Amino acid sequence: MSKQEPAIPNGLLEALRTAQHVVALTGAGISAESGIPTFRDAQTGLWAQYSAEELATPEAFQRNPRLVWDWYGWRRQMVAAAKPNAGHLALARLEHLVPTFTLITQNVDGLHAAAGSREPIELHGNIMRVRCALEATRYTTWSEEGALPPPCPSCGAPLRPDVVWFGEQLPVIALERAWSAAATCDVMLSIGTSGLVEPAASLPRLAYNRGATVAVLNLDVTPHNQERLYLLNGQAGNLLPALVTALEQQG
Ligand code: BV8
Repeated sequence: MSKQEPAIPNGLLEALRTAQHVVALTGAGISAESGIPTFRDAQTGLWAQYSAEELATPEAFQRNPRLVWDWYGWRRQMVAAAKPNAGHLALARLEHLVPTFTLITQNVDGLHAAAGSREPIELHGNIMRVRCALEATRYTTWSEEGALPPPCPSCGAPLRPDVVWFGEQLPVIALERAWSAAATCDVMLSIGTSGLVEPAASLPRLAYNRGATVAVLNLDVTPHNQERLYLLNGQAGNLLPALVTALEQQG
């Protein structure tokens, strides 16, 4: 049976067709179809005994740097093997269909850039980079020959994943760009996020409260359309290509 083409509400298509500025905010759900577990998914195997919130903190790294380093090594291997899926690729197409497009992601897997999105705002950093825990110097390659975490080549302090842990400030410029986009957009698409982690979770609320059209694309929403708010239930890898194709067909 052919996959049912999801119906995209006309009101949402009309808002996208006339929008000057469209923002997409993505969470772990958009990468689930690339094989990367979401934060709501239980951790597997060796990591089943921990919760992500426990390990993704400066305190955990302080307490047990090797454990946290290994957890990111496990995740980095999954990310390195992952490919952008139809949802990532559809957002890269959407960018060319609207006058101004801002992509904000909570994900640290780099799949939006790999899909061709021009300048994703990575609110929570990128797991494929590390940085010196002391000087914050960033590295995209490093040796894992000796003790782990590896020492910073320039000062010897431990290297750490270049991501934002719970309790840490988000990168100031990235966050400012995200607030500004939410404050000026005509449409915001919130895709594959449980909306539990702040301050990212406040972006769709900010956009909606100032009159933008907001669409939530998620597995666990009960679909309903009301003017300016649309809840589309389904997989991002199905919903987004259907939305972009419908927009392209409208011309
Ligand atoms: C900060 C990088 C301030 C690391 C991550 C109350 C109010 C305000 C703040 C707080 C508060 N209480 C606590 C806080 C602080 C905290 C926070 O929000 N905690 C939460 C748990 C309550 N926030 C912070 O600490 C932030 N910093 O606030 O600093 C500050 C001020 C002064 C001084 C110091 C600090 C930093 C937060 C960043 C944490 N880092 N990631 C790493 O990856 O290891 S967060 C991490 O979890 C992800 O990046 C992501 O953001 C989040 C997971 O959320 P989602 O992406 O939404 O994923 P999730 O699994 O939850 O949901 C997936 C969804 O997709 C589901 O709904 C599912 O149904 C759906 N789905 C699944 N498959 C599909 C799908 N949808 C569509 N298609 C599919 N196929």
